[in-house]
Amino acid sequence: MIKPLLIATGLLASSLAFSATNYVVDPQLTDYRSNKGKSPVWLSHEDSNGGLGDVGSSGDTAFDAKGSARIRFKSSVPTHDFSSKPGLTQVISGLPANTDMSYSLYYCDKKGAESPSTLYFGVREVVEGAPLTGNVIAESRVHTRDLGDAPMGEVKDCFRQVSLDFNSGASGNVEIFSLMEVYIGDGEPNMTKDMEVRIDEFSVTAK
Ligand SMILES: [Ca+2]
Repeated sequence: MIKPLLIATGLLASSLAFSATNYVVDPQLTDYRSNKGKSPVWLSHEDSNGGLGDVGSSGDTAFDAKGSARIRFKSSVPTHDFSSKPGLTQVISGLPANTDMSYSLYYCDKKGAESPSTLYFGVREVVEGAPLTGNVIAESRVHTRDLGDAPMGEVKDCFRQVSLDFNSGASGNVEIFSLMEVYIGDGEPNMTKDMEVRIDEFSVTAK
């Protein structure tokens, strides 16, 4: 009689873990792709012609149907401001208050160990109408050279998972951000090609 009970408990635990609520809307960028980068939830931070970088949709995907976001500086633009941090934000609401949460996404940078790109991602307090201005709750930077052993996408294995932990605080609302930073310590990067990365498969869940 004991064995069947243990099996049942194990199944229950795994199904609960699998169904943890993801508070991100359009987390796989599938709608973002279908609507060519227009979105009621994802906010693109860009000004390509102004040299601040370009953010748009891509057919590449980490999992399931087509869709990710491509962040890039285009080679066709005459001048770039590499202090700009182009990328995506989304205001997440309805989080359980004062709860330990995890924020993760999948990041693809095909430029290898010497890539000038770094992913800067994290969580901020929400300031209504003023994205990317709230106090930082948690932040991290990661380079593709550090992701050799990270979980990878199923459709495109260039995508590697990155994550950080944060506490949701009292309001139940946070802003998640995922931006490209460019390292210019060795001088301006070679811009004979577009400098691009992709982001996909976002998740915000209670721990
Ligand atoms: Ca996707």
